[in-house]
Amino acid sequence: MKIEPLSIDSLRQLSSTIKRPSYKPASITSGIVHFGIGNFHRAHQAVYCDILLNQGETQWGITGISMRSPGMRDNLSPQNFLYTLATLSETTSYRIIGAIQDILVAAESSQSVIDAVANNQTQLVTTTITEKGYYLTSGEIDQSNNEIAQDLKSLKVPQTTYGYLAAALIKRCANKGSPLTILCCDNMHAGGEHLLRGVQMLLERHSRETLNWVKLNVAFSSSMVDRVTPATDQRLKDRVSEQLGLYDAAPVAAEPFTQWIIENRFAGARPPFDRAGALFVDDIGPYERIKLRFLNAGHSILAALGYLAGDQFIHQALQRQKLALFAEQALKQNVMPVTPVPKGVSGETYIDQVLTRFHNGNLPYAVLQVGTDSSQKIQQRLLPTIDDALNHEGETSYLAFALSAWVCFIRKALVNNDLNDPMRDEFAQVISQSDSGDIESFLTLAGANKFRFFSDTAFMALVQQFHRSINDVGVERAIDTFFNHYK
Ligand code: CS2
Repeated sequence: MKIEPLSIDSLRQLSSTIKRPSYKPASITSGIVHFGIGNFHRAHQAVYCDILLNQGETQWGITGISMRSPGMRDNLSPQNFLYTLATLSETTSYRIIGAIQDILVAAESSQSVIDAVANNQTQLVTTTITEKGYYLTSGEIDQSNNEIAQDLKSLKVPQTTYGYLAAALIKRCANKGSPLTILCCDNMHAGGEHLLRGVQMLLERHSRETLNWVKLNVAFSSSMVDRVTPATDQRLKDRVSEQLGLYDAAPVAAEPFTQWIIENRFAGARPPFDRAGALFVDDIGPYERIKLRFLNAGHSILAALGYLAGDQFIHQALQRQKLALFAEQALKQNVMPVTPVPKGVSGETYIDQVLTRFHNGNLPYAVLQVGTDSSQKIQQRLLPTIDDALNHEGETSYLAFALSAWVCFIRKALVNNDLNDPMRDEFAQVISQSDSGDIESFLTLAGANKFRFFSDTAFMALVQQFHRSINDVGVERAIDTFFNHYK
């Protein structure tokens, strides 16, 4: 039997237990342009906007941008950009989100993206473009990258988010447009500053006159975003269709927990996200750090260990006591002493809560999803902590083991054809050329050679030793040996 698609018209068929937008879609305008219209944005920021729209704040609809793939636009446009958020834990709830007003695909129509950002109605631009969308190598924008090099040459058809922002700001400045805030919502240290630097780099080349206007009229801001959001699979689609009695081509699932801490640096109108549960703060640094160094690092450690042990999901890795204990102790013994926490937050409680959230078997989160782009992710979430620990003469043995496990993960995932990483070909080349010395080469491909630990002989000797141990006896027995010496 053919089931009717979710749309504005079919909403009235939903059971009254399913929450849906109370606003009239025609009354909403897009005050926000969002780059990276993936699941994470749809389960997080779009929900905060949906809450505001339900409260009558009608200007905070979203125009989403996909850089290349038309997939999300093609799925959502026949359903008037409505989709289902399934919140999965011991209890389950379903809710229809209506905050997205339109999706533009940059690869199909670059001018429409430039126009959307330049449009005065747009008050806020946000990004979830993932770590690789910032083109960083050891903290600096990689000017040798082909796409960055193309944007440096011409902004006619921009290739990167920096390029789109710069091209749009040139137009907005020429039109004497209103102030604008550009807010990073990725798992990044100082993401707003990277966006500023990327835009400045391009404006210096293409439009120096816009630079001054940007200084006076554009705020670049950072935020800490948190909600575990897996990729959508067929099972979720079936489950949602069954609950709704309508077909949703792109539902999204998430955990109940959600957090958004936003740096209070705005130019022009500030959406009242605090009325939807977000927090504005003056100093975002400590919040970014606890999220990256406890939650995201914990995820990456468990993903590498779990993959090596043969697990598919994070909660399965945590069911292995040794792995669970290793992750907990790594965060508490090595990371916590060098990670200042925001006032009123206890590092220990934060770590415990994160690990409890990871146990959620009702929301399976694939180790390979965490392992995706890990060469970029570890530069944000793992490597800076190692240097901090060494600089403070802190304990680093857990971190050395975690790094060895990451190297083993890369090799195993490559061999099994499981590796999804922008450095994939480079890793493959290392393996084809040498049978042994992959530690330093792999680490260099993840930008580690610019960190102090890379030339710390004692630390690197530990990495070598643990790497050998994991290869010789497998990850679980290697953890046993590790605990005998270091716990
Ligand atoms: C995860 C994050 O896939 C990953 O790398 O560590 O997506 C994590 O689930 C989110 O940051 C949680 O807020």
